[in-house]
Order: sequence, then structure tokens, then C-alpha cells
Amino acid sequence: MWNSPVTKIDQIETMILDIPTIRGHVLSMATMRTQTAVLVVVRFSDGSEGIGEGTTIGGLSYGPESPEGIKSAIDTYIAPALIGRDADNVNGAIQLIDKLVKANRIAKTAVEIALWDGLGKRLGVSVAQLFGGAVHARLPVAWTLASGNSETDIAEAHQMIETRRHNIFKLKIGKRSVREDVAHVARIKQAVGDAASVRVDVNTAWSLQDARWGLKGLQDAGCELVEQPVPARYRRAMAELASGYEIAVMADEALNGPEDALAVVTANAADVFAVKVAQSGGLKRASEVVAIGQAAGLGLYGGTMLETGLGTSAALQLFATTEHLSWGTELFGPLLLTEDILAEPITYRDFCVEIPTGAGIGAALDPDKIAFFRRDGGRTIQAVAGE
Ligand code: MUC
Ligand code: MG
Repeated sequence: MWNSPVTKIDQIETMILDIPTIRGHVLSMATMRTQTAVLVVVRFSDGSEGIGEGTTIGGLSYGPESPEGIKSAIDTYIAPALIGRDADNVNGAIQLIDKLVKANRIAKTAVEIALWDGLGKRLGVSVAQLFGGAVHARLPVAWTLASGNSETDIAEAHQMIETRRHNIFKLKIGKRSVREDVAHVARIKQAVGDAASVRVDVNTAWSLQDARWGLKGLQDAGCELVEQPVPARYRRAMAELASGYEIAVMADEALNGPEDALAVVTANAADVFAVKVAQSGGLKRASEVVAIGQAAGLGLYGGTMLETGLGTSAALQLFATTEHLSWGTELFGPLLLTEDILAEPITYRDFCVEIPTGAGIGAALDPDKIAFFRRDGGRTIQAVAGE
């Protein structure tokens, strides 16, 4: 019998994009006015391509990987190891990368997404199908209120509810005093009433003592959930907070892959997992985090690193296959950016985000936008070519 030749990984291109945000996004550790995304294009020997994204938040202020470090880890260590290998064996690639490169989960994620995307496109199926099939066509999607001003946040919330875009709001707190933050949350909850769910993300800014006061005040104000109130490694503090108050406690920064997920479950350190593809180390590792959370009976939430439409499409493929996402998702990253880099933007309507259809992750890049936002001179190249 004639055997078709194995498709190989031929080339891996990385690029950094700097895209302005629609307004300042004020987090406890940084104010974002630009989102910096790292994109990967993997080219295969049969002419097919796969695209991926590995993006973080606020330079090095959120986590241990920077955009520049992500690009460098891929260019220097991950790409050379993968060139020439079987394109269709994504598990083999994951195992090899894990053996050769410790940590660097976001860098691994970018490449892994591109490999799944390429495989899906070659087979003519979505990545959700590669993960067993979608059980959701759309998912609830939260919006983050983080203008830094209560009045602006209230106006934004009302507009989102009226236009039926979002009725779940995550408020970024932890920059001001606990008392000021609780008052800010209470004002917003009072303004939206029962029309919306209000939650907060402290991004690790509180001590255990702060958090005790904070959680009491937040639950009295009608806030439903608090995300990562204390530093990631404070599992005992998280466990005390999770058992001591009615308000749900969600782990985010504490969850870097399945091993952390197991440790958080073992320590009873959360009621809910914010599952982030990038923080988990890719779609497969994120699916393992989901499995551990599910097996432990925790609530699940589809988290974001504020990726562009590319990384968001990839995450949606996985979350579409997840049985219970009882806290919905926050996959609104593309909406925070002044411009969408996809040829066909993701659809947001009726308080939900729709799972992109089509092969692979269901996304294609807009080449003009990529050329414009590339940090490495895309603007100049485009200007010269257009003359
Ligand atoms: C985080 O810490 O969860 C997600 C939404 C948002 O506004 O910021 C992120 C990061
Ligand atoms: Mg968070």
C-alpha cells in the first residue's frame, strides 16, 4: 500500500503586537493602555499553516513571563526542537517541549495552539472536535469594569446591560484601601441591582487580614465572588477565606497548570477555578485543569489573559467542550482593544460570546492589521510596500 508522506513542521514565526486598549484598564499591579500580544505562525511541509497566541498582562507585573521573554523562549528553544518533527502528533510535541523547557507556560501555549489549529485545518475539523466535540454554541461572557472611576464604571455597566452585551461584571480592585474598594463595589452593585452579577478580582493585592475585612464587606454588598484576594502561594489563607465566608473564592494566579490545580484542591484553597489556557500551558493542560476542578466538584470559569481574537478563539474551542462552566467566561479580550486583528471578528451578543465555527480554532488573521501593529517594523514595511 502507498503511504502518504508525513507532514512536518517546517517553520515557526513569532511576532509581538502592541495594540492600544479602548480606555485605561486599571488593575492592582498595572494600568494597561496597550495590550502586547505574542503571535505564532507555524508553517507545515504540505503548505498548511497554524496560528497561535501566548499573551500576558502588564509586562512582568502580572506573572513571570514577559512578551519579549515569550518570543525569545519560542525562537531560541521551542522552535528549533520542533522543526522537522511530525506535524500531526501534537501530544508528541507537547511532551518534547515539556522535557526541554521548564515553566514558560505561555510560550508553550502559543506554539501548542498553532499545532492544534494546523491539525484541525488539515483534517477539516474544529479544535473543539479534536477535543471530543462542542457541547455549547455560545457561552455567557463577563466584562471587566476597570476604568479607575466609579462613575465611569457605572455608566459603562448600564451601557453594557442596555445593549445586551454583558450582565456579568468583574471589578478590578486592590489598588486603593479595602474600605474604599468595598464602597466602590457597593456603589456599582447598587447601581445595577439584580440586572447584573458583580464580582471582583484583587489580583493578589491583599494580606490575609485585609482579605478578612474585604470579604465580609464584599458579601454584605451583594458581590458574588472574589478572585485571587491574596498572593498565589498563600494556599492556607485562601483555604481560610474559602471556608470562612459565603462569597465564592476563585483561584487565578494560583493555578499554573494541573499540578497547581491538584494542590489547590488538596488544600481546599478555592471554590472556583479561573481556567486560563495560557497560564495552564496550553489547551491540553487547561483541559486537565478543567478535569481536576470538575472531579473535585468546584465551580469553573473560562478565564482570559486578555488575548486578541486569536487566543480567544482558541480558548473558546476548549470551553465549548467543557460540560459545566457554572460561572461562565470572561473571554472579552478583543473588545478591550481598539482594533480586532481577525479577518472576521468573534460575535458577542445577548450577553454571550459565540464559539467560532470553521476548521482549527476558527480564526484567520487580518494581514493589514498584523502588519500595522507588529512591533518589529511592520508599519515601516507596509509604508514602503504601499509607496
Ligand atoms: C485577571 O487577572 O484575571 C482578566 C480579565 C481582566 O480584565 O483582566 C484579566 C486578568
Ligand atoms: Mg484574575
